[in-house]
Amino acid sequence: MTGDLYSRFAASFEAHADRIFVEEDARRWTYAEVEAATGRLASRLAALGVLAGERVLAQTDKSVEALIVYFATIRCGAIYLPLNIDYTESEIEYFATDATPVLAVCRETSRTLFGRVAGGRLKVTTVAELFAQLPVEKLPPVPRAPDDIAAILYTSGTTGKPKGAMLTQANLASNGEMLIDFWRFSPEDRLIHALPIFHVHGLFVAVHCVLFSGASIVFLPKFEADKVLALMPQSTVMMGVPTFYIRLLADPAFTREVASHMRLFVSGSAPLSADIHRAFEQRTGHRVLERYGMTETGMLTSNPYDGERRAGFVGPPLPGVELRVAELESGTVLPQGEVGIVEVRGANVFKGYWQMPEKTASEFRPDGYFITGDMGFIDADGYVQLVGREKDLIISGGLNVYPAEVEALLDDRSDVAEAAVIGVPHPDFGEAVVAVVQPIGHFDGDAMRDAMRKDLAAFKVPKTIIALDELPRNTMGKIQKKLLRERYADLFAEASA
Ligand code: MCA
Ligand code: AMP
Repeated sequence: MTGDLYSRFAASFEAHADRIFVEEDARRWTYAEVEAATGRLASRLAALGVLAGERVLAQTDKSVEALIVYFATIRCGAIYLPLNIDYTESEIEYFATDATPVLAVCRETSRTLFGRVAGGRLKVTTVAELFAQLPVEKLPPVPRAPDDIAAILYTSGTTGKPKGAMLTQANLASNGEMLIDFWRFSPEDRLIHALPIFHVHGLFVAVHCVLFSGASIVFLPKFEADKVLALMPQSTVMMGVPTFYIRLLADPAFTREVASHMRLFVSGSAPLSADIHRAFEQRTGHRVLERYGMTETGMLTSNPYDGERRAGFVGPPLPGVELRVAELESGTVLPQGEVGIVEVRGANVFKGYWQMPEKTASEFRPDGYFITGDMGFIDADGYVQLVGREKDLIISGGLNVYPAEVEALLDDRSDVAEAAVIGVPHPDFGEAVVAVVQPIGHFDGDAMRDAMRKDLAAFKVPKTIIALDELPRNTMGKIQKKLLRERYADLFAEASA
C-alpha cells in the first residue's frame, strides 16, 4: 500500500468523502471538498509550470488553503518545500537559490522580497491569488515512484550552510501508515492542531495521522492555551512541543475535567522534563506520550500506547525502525546501557541532502545507518533515553538554533571581537538562546539584538546578550562553552519561581 504518497491521500479522500476533515474558525471542509480543491489547485499549479520533480517553495500563513497547496503540489508529482514564516530575506535568498524552485507561494507582504531573490527568476504568487483563479478541471494525480522526492525540508547545520533533507514518497507514506496503527487513530478522532505547518511535526506527523485514518483536525493559527482548552472537551488528540504542555499547566483552567474527553497527548521535538510529565499526570490523570523524531527521519521512537509511558524516556524504536547506539568516532556498536551516538535505519530515513552528496555520505555509516547526532542509551527494557546532543544545537520551544549561525552574524559585526552562543535552561522554551560577546567599544545588547532581527528569524535572536571583557578559553585558546553554560544556567530561573 505504501509507495506513492498521493495514492494514500486519494484512498482517504475517497473512503471518508462525506466526513469532516478539517475545521478552521467556523469553516468545515469535508474530505471530498478538500479533494476537489486539491485537484483544481493542482491544475492551476501545473499551468504555472509545477511539473513532476519541480520544487514549490511555500512561506505562507497557516490556513486550510495553505495546506491544500501542499496536497496539490504532491498531486502534481512535484516537491514541496515549506519555509518557516519567520525567515528573513537573507535566509530566503539561500533556500530560493539552492533549491531552484519553479514557483514561490508567499504572503502578500512578501511578494516584492520573493520577486528579487534568486536573481528575480522565481514565479511568485499568494495563496489568495491561487484560490481566486481555480480552474474547474481537476488535474489527474501524477504517479510517482516510491523513491521520488515528495518534500525538501531545510535543516541548519553545526557548520556551513543549511541542508535540504530530501524526503521521499515512501518515507512519508510509510511513517504515517505506521503511526496511525501505533497511536490508534480512527475516524472518531479529532485532533487539536496548534503547531506550525512548515515542520515535520505539524505537517507530516499531525496531518498525515489524521488524513490517513479518516479523522478530523481543528486548525488553530498558533498555540494559545485558552483556545486549546476551549476545544479540548470536544477533541481526542493533541500533538505538541513541551512548551505547549508547560503553558497548559500554567493555566489554572486546565483541569482533569477539561482533559477528560481527550485520549492522547503526544509530545516531541524537544525533551519533555520528567517534572512536567509527572505534573501533567497529577493534574489530568493522563500520561503524556513522548516520542522522538527528526526532520531527516520522521518518527523514530515512541513510548507505547498501552504499556508504560516512562517519564524522561522517548520509548522503544517504532515498528520498522532499526536503532542502535554506537561509539561516535569508530562506529562500533555499544552494548545495551552504554551511552553513545544514536543511529537509525529504515523506510522512514531520508534519501540524502539536496545536492550535497558528500555531506550526505558523511552522515551515514557504510551499512546505511544514519547518524542522528543525538546521544543516548537503550535500557534493559528497550526504552531509549536521550542524554544530550553531540551536535552543537539549541532547541528552543521545539525550534532548532545552531549556535554557529548566530555566532557568525555576531562575529561579522565591527563592535564584536568574538561571540559564543549557548543554550541555557528556560522555563517556557526549555532552552533559550544566549550570546556572550567580547565587545569592541560601547556595548548596547538591546540595540545589537534589534539589528540581528534583520538577518535572523526572531526565534534565533538571542534572548539576551552578555558582555564580558574576555571569553573563557582553554589552553588551546578554544572558548569554553561548557563553562559559560554552567555560569549562566540560572539566568532565567527567576521567571519559573
Ligand atoms: C517564538 N519565539 C521564540 C520561539 N517561538 N523564541 C524562542 N523559541 C521559540 N520556539 C519568539 C517570538 O518571535 C517572540 O519574539 C518571542 O519569542 C515570544 O514569542 P511567543 O509569543 O512566546 O511565541 P509563540 O508565538 O507563543 O510561539 C512559541 C511556540 C512556537 C508556541 C513554542 O515557537 C511553536 O509553535 N513551536 C513549535 C515548533 C515546532 O513545530 N517544532 C517542530 C520542529 P519577539 O517578541 O522578540 O519578536 S522539530 C520536528 O518537526 C521534528 C521532526 C520532531 O521531532 O518533531
Ligand atoms: P529537527 O532537526 O528540527 O527535526 O530536530 C530533531 C532533533 O530534535 C532531534 O535530533 C533531537 O535532538 C530533538 N528531539 C526530537 N524529539 C525529541 C524528544 N522527544 N526528546 C529530546 N529531543 C528530541
